[in-house]
Amino acid sequence: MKIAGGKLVIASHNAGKVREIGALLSPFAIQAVSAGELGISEPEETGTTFVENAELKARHSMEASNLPALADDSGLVIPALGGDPGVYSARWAGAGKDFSVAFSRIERELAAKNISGKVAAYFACVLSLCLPDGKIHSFEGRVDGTITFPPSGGAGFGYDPIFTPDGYDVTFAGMDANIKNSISHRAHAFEQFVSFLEKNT
Ligand code: ITT
Repeated sequence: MKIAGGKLVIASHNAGKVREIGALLSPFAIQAVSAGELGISEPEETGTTFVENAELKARHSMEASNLPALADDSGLVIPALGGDPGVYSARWAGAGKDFSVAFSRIERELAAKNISGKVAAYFACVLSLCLPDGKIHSFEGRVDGTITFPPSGGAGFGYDPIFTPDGYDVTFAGMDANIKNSISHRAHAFEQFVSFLEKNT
């Protein structure tokens, strides 16, 4: 796959995402640099959908750097909670980005609705590529699984300790990073990004 000039901004300030996207990009001849490394600010996420937020973040980093930028908007969707935390996944952890706060809120809201047993959930990811000519292309991925309490595992980030993907008996935080990176919502969106580049560059 080719990106003109070989340089790409990873338009994220989330260290966990930057690490995973960096690993996904590593087989390709692309010089990835994060928005943080370039001193690019974090735009306000004013969208109400993953696509809107991914696109505004990609455009913000492209305009600040004049380089192609790849942004990721993602979250954990729990249909039994009306889709929450969904687009607001980062906000549920509060300003201190303390995910134990978000885990407790999920547990509390499920209990308030008398929901117990296996609770279906999925992670969703939209990757948006904004090119220096202003054109944007977006790619979506999803992975299904169940909510798992108590939280377990020391790897990953965010909601990984409470999500068990279908077909596995450990949470994302309990598995090797390479396995998560081969089945995750982000990996599925990335596959589409790669096939787009193969067809269009
Ligand atoms: P950027 O906008 O700078 O990329 P962010 O953390 O604010 O970082 P989002 O607005 O997309 O990103 O919020 C998504 C949240 O969903 C993120 O903070 C994670 O907690 C969670 N999330 C997304 N992908 C995840 C994954 O693979 N594993 C665990 N949690 C994930």
